[in-house]
Amino acid sequence: MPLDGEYEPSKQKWVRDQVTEYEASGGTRATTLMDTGLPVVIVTNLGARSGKVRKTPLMRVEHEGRYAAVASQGGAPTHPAWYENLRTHPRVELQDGPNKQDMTARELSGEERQQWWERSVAAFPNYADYQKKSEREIPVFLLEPLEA
Ligand code: F42
Repeated sequence: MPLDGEYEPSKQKWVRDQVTEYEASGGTRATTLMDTGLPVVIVTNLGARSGKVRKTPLMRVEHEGRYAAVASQGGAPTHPAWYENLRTHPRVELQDGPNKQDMTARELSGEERQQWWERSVAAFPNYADYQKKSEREIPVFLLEPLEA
C-alpha cells in the first residue's frame, strides 16, 4: 500500500535524478551507485515533521528477505534527516529493482547491529571508511516485511 502524502523530491540533484530514473524504468535502470556498480534500493519514508513522502536511495544490504538501512550519509558528522523519519514513522516501502514491498524499520543495537554492520560492510566496503571518519556511531536499521 503506497504511503499517503505529498511527494517532496530530495534537494540533492544526483539523488533526485537516481530516484526518478529508477522508478521510471520500473527498477531496471539507475539501480547502482555511480561507478561502483553496487546495487541500490529505494526506501520511501514519511517526513518526521512534515509528513511528506520522501524517497531515499540506499545501498542494497539484503539477507534472507530482510534489509539493512545504513544512515552513513558519507560519514558526515550528523545523521541524515531520514534517520528521524524512520524512527518516527517505521512503516516504509522498499523497492529492490522491480520488486516493491511494505516493510517496517527498527534501529538495531548491540550484537544484532554488529551482525548487520558486518553484512553492510561486506555489501559496501566504503561504510567502514565512513565510520572511521565520523565520530558518531553510524545507525543501522533493519527493514522487515510487514505481515500480510
Ligand atoms: N545515504 C546513506 O546514508 N546511506 C546509504 O547507503 C546511501 C546510499 C546511496 C546510494 C545512492 C544514492 O543516490 C544516494 C545514497 N545515499 C545514501 C544518500 C541518501 O539517499 C540521502 O540523500 C542522504 O542520506 C541524505 O539524506 P537526508 O534525508 O538528510 O536528505 C537530504 C538531502 C534531504 O533531501 N533532505 C530534505 C530536506 O529538506 O533537507 C528532507 C528532510 C526531511 O526528511 N525532513 C523531515 C521531514 O519531516 O520531512 C524532518 C526530519 C527531522 O530531522 O525531523
